[in-house]
Amino acid sequence: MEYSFLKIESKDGICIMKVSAPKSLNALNSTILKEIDDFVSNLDINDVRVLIITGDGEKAFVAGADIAEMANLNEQQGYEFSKLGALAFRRIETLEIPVIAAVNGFCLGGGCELAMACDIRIASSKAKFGQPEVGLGITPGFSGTYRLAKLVGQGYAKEMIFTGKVIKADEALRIGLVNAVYEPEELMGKAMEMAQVIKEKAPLALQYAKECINESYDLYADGAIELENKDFGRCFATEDQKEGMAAFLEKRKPNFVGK
Ligand code: DAK
Repeated sequence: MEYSFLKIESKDGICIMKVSAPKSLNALNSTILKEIDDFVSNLDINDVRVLIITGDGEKAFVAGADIAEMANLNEQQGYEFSKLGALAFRRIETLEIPVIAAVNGFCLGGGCELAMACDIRIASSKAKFGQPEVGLGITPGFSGTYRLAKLVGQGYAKEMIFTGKVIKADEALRIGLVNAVYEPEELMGKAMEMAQVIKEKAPLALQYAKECINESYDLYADGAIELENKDFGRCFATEDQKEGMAAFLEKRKPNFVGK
């Protein structure tokens, strides 16, 4: 399949997948989600030993799900959109090979959720992280409620999701959301270095180790993800979702009424 929004480079067992939608800071529309799903589903793990995911350009990893596309969804469409992303991200999480997110800039909403579906996150010092969805009248919908709490603990996850605050790379490092922070020009080199080290290890041992770590954490994953998909869909039956997204697109503050 030819991809419109993914740039793929593969060499010597290491593959780099770049999300590339520069006009919207790599925001995830449904075509991109389908492309990611297709790419990950068809990745030949006999050929690729480590996958690195990053964003194209200098400004963003992924600035979220595409608000312009989501603005007019109804409850059922919201649920389906949520499922599309959730399934693609779950495929990354359960891929048989290790996946490194090299976070090079804005990593918000669905972008943060994409990074959290990867096994390891490293970031540029310019990266910024957040789950700002409630400010748009929706909940995180690509498993962010589940994975953020798992990674940084419920207290900090709730603070981030309830306030929508955006944190810098050093704070992300402090709370354990990322493993390391590098200067922007060093980021991809460091991701490649880590991938090289991992690539030399036994593929099946890596696969089983990943499976064990995931399984022991993920006993409730499918239930948690389904619950989130439903609640995400419910947001699209509210006036606040329409208002939140219209306000973003019209570049003004939203006026939420609780309906
Ligand atoms: N969607 C669509 N367009 C976006 C976008 C987004 N998420 N983020 C940025 N853009 C667009 C902007 O509208 C702008 O377009 P033009 O005005 O040039 O046409 C262009 O990218 C450049 O952005 P800015 O001009 O705003 O650039 P700034 O440097 O001033 O600001 C920013 C950068 C990242 C702080 C700002 O763009 C921003 O606040 N963006 C929105 C971030 C955000 O709220 N992200 C969360 C989106 S909601 C689901 C699963 C997941 C989700 C939903 C459902 N299911 C499972 C169903 C996730 C939801 C989200 O991610």
